[in-house]
Amino acid sequence: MQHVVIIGLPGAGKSSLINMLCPGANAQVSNNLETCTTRNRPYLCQLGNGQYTVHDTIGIPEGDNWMSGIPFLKRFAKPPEAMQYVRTLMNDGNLHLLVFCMSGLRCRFQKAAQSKKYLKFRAAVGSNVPVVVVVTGLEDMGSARRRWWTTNAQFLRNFDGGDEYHACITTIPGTTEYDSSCRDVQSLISGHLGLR
Ligand SMILES: Nc1nc2c(ncn2[C@@H]2O[C@H](COP(=O)(O)OP(=O)(O)O)[C@@H](O)[C@H]2O)c(=O)[nH]1
Ligand SMILES: [Mg+2]
Repeated sequence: MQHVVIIGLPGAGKSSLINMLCPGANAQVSNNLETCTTRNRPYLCQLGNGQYTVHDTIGIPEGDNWMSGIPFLKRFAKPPEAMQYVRTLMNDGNLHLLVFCMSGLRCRFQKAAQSKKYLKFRAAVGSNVPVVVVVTGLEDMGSARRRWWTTNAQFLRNFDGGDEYHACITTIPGTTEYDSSCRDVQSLISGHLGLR
């Protein structure tokens, strides 16, 4: 069984993405400022003829732990829970793809935090695990949603991948771009897991 972990700031759309990928998952979604996903959790997902496990995670806090800014105390600063979860899965050989999820609507206000967290997780998995980005919230762009990346993604510095490393989507059921968004994310994932 291959494992995909979805990470991102609170409100990025991680749980909505899980519900899109695994109908019936019923992952709790919330617009509250407080994080509503309070634990990391796996869901079984069908893709083509295969299956994989997708993990919902607790949102990465936007700020840094105050201790991490003080050299002496840095070593005692606790990493975000999602980071500990990722490390554990990776050490057990149970991490095959990391999905960094972010809201295209909110990232205007969160550029620095987004790129910092993204780079931290990329550094944590190194070259062992591919990292892809899913941008949510783009239903108003219609079919131009795919162009969001070309116009906006430069702030994720060090991003070296082509189209096989990102998807720009909506996770809102009933919108015109929902079905094609779902296919875009599925092909992003299947391409990396080798599932057809
Ligand atoms: N407009 C829009 N809202 C979204 C989209 N994805 C998620 N949301 C909303 O953003 C809020 C947070 O979503 P959630 O999945 O709980 O985010 P999480 O904290 O990352 O798990 C909810 O109100 C969702 O309905 C999207 O593609 N478009
Ligand atoms: Mg959630």
